[in-house]
Amino acid sequence: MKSIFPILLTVVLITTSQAQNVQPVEPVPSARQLQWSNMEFYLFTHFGPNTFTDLEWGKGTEAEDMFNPTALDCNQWCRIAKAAGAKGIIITAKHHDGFCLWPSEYSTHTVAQSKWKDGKGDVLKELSEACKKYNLKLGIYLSPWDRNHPKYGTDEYNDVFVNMMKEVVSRYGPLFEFWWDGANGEGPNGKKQVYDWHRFEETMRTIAPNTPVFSDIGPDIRWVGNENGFAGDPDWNLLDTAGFTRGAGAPPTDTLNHGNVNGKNWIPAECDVSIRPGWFYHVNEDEKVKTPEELFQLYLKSVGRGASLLLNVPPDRRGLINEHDSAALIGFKKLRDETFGNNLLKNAMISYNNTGSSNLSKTVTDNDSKTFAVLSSNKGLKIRFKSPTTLNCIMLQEPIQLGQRVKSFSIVLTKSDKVIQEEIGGTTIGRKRIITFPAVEADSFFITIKDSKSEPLISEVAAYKIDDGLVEK
Ligand code: FUL
Repeated sequence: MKSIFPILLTVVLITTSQAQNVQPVEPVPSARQLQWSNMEFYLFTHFGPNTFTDLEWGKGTEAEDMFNPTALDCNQWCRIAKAAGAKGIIITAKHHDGFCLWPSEYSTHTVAQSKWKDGKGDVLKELSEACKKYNLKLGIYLSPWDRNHPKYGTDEYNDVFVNMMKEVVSRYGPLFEFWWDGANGEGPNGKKQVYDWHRFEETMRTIAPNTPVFSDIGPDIRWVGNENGFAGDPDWNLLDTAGFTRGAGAPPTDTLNHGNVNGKNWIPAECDVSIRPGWFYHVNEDEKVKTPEELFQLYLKSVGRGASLLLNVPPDRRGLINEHDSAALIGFKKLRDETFGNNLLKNAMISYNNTGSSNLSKTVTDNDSKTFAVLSSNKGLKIRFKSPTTLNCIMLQEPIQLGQRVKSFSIVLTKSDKVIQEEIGGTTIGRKRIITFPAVEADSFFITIKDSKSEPLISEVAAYKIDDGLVEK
């Protein structure tokens, strides 16, 4: 029998040399953005005086003693976050009411002025320690709008904000994300602040060069344009920011939702959404917590469209994640495990549709974005199952370190060489694209890239049979 080794070696060499010759399509993500893109799903915790006053936007005049959690336990937050499969937690260190959850030297409206733990408590310290213990990453939300600070509305407040950023980064960092809320209302002296964004940005780059910064328009992560938890279709990681500002001067929400196909900057979308109607805990919303199925739909429309999912789970007045919310989170995790736990392509034959036998399985099912198939308009992927298989979900990924390329693709499923489901398709792929469709039994499927900025690259393919009730609605 002739050895097939030389043929295999040739195939490997061709694949590798093609990969090496691929030129990036600009813009491409920075190292800090690339690292962040793997976070996918993480929690937001809105916690502060509003938790105790039942407000969403505190007035800034609340007495510090209002803040008095009876059983605060950041380990409990982290245990639940971990069990839910979240990779980190972003906390509202200071919301618009100005109350600081850490004992800041730059404010007299903080945990240190409250009776909680006799003024010796520090929520950020407790959370950063708990995150380390549970191997979760910590992020910080710091509202520039401050309805309490006496300097708000004057130039000096910009110094205050810069000093607070330095304080939280040096005390509780490293941070996986820093969150700037674009809201800009009046402060105690009736004036709006003119934020020195340029200085804020320079400060973050100096003190935390590896921490990606979120705002309406980045610089690293953009708001998705809604608070409902879904990215656009298409969803480009690119955005033009020239002429726009944060807050009221941001690009139209539709642009934030879809990005710009030829945008000059790499600024991917993050979908922030609350598990409850409000951002803060309100007891009368206990029965309105989103169900695991609703959360799964949000996952498909955020992570499944190449964005990230920042799910707000606000601790209650005890300082604990409420039972209603934890039950929903664990149910959501179970659905994801059941859905994505069994990749049907484990034993499938994957090849270019025009070259027959080379098996690309190692390249596109190895969970490594550094290896990828190089396609063209007439060279797609052919996936052949060992035996007829029922599926209703396909996942695709592009190696985004080389830029986002694919504008549209289509998938055709066949059985005994007859087309049984055609033109399932989509627009962009980006970091991850999950598409669902009515379940069919197929023995093969073909992926064709219909339109792309340059040669299309696919780093991962997976297929699943998910519960029929979970197909995207
Ligand atoms: C908005 C704020 O006004 C809301 O209270 C909440 O914090 C949300 C995440 O961002 O701009």
